[in-house]
Amino acid sequence: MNTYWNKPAETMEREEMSSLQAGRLKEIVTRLYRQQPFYRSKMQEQGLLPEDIVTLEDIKKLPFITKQDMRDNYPYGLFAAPMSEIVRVHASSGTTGRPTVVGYTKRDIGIWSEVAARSLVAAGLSKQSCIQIAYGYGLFTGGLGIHYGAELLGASVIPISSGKTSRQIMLMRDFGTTALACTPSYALYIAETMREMGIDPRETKLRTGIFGAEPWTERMRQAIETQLGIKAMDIYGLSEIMGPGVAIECSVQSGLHISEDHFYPEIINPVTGEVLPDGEKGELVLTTLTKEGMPMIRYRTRDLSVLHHEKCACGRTLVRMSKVLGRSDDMLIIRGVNVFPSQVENVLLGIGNTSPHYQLIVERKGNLDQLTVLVEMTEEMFTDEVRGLEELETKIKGELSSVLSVSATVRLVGPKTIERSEGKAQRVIDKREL
Ligand code: DLL
Repeated sequence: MNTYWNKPAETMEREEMSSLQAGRLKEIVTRLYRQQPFYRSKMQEQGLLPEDIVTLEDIKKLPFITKQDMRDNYPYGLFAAPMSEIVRVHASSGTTGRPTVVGYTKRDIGIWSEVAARSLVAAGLSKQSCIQIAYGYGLFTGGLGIHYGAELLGASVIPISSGKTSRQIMLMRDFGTTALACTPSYALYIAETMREMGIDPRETKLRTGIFGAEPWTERMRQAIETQLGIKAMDIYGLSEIMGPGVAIECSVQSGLHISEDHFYPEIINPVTGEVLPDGEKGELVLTTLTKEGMPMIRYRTRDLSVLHHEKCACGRTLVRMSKVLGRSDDMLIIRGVNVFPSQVENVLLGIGNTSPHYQLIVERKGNLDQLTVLVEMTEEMFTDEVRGLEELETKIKGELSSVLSVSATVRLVGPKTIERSEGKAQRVIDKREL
């Protein structure tokens, strides 16, 4: 039986959804034009008035917003509600520059909790679930975002936050955790620590993982599912738009359903900005249709994905985005060739007897870029197969150069030498930028 948190919204007919979206878009654009100086001047630069936005198609007339706009208006310049109405502020640190700051009104927090609850239900959780939230609590949206959704759902919440891994595992076993919410890289770290502690995950009550906040491949999913003996579900979100719960996988696992009554998606060509049809890969652009504290019109996420509008076998009509296929700004250009960390992850996990811990290091020697891929060996290889290591290095190097079309130095490193992450993993060290 299919279960929904909000059946009318999740199974709405396309025509009705489009008209709801168009109405909400018009409303928010009008409000921003009247009340928000940044958006008014952006629209004036294009010679646009709120009356120009009537249908959903008209969204294409509106300019894009980027992370740079947020930085330029740090901290509160994009807020559209007075501070007296803002009940929560989150921020993402980012790797460079000022953090990006977001603000929520009480109603925003209510809607966020609603879409997070929808997500947990779509991923198979219920009131009976005991969910251990090992996303960081704090300025990062992961912890509190899932927390409010899980409480609204009525699940039992263990708000442990990230870190203290052996304690996580002890409580997971003792408290009867059935679902774990954390980054996929932290899930693997937890699996590894469980092995070291001699705890078999299959003997615990853990059945489901709610994993997101960083890119992960299908192969990484398989590795997690095998090691933890669970079903690993993909959850997507970003603080600029809301936080976790913008989109979620259902049991069919053929893409992530976007709560499009609140977040309107488009896919664009990242170079030309042209809107692409269903089925074509490009950059995901999102518009918030109901947010008050900090609405976002056509925010360029930099996340690469594909949209599909056909109804899903789960019964939901909500548009699906493919698993995030990388980020347009994670793309490394090495000797002129585009390289994505996910391609490396795929090759490594495809080879089988390496661990899913890896790091890409890019340096410039003279005028030439050099890519080194550090690949961590498993304990077994380290002890049993030392003789075969050179062979393995050559094999990885060969496969990488055929997939990436650029040669890489491969260095096998000892078990546990690549730093583990309790949040988002750092896959790339680009020394050319330093
Ligand atoms: O990562 C929100 C979140 C928390 C999502 C917990 C899911 C679970 P930010 O820190 O603002 O917010 O980072 C947003 O993380 O633009 C993507 O590049 C990446 N990201 C988030 N979820 C996924 C996912 C949170 N499921 C940025 N797959 C986004 C791939 C993801 N990348």
